[in-house]
Amino acid sequence: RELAPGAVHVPGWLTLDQQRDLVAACRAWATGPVPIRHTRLPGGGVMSVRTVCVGWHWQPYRYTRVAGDVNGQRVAEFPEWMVRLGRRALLAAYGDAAAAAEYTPDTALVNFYDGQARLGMHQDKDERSSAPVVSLSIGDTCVFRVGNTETRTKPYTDIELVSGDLFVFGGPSRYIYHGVPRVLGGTADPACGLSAGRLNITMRVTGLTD
Ligand code: MD5
Ligand code: FE
Repeated sequence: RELAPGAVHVPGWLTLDQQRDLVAACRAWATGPVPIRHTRLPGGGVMSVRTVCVGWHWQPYRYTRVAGDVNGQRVAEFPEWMVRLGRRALLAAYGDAAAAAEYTPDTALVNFYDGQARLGMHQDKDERSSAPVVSLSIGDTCVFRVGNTETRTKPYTDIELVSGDLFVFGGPSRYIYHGVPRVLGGTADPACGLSAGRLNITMRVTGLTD
């Protein structure tokens, strides 16, 4: 389960009921004050993934409370139930009750992938905290590429992330390069709440205050 120091994969962590509840919450956010959108990159590109943010709004390459690149509205509050879910995720991955109790994520990025969407190799370093990132996958299986902290190229390991899987990135793996080269269309169990595509929720600690 530990792919690299601090990078822990927990297959099948979410029940189908939990997956359906999360999909419902994400649908509400996707049509909430700041609707889900393809993020525009400063260089003029547009991400193929669609993203909706909770707690803080991410746009390359910073976090704000309002979505200046979408509609100027304030993003939805980060719910307390999601803090608790993040703590349980950390406990499941690391088994460290003290660390889990102190983990207080304040933002979530919800990524939706249709059959064509990809996510290029990148590091997540817009947060001012090095606290772990919790990743939950729902819907179609994807190929997830876990790289190294030095380069966006080899060596890397490709694994499959399946609906219900938990992945936690902390410690030396917090700033590892990673990406999603492929989504395997039509692999989701409709009972997860998504009939097509893949949803990924990442919980993070921004380290920011208002
Ligand atoms: C995804 N999302 O499947 C992935 C899963 C993102 C993103 O990469 O930035 O939205 S989360 C994988 C991840 C996140 C943060 C840190 C690390 C991996 N890591 O240190 O390897 O949509
Ligand atoms: Fe990332």
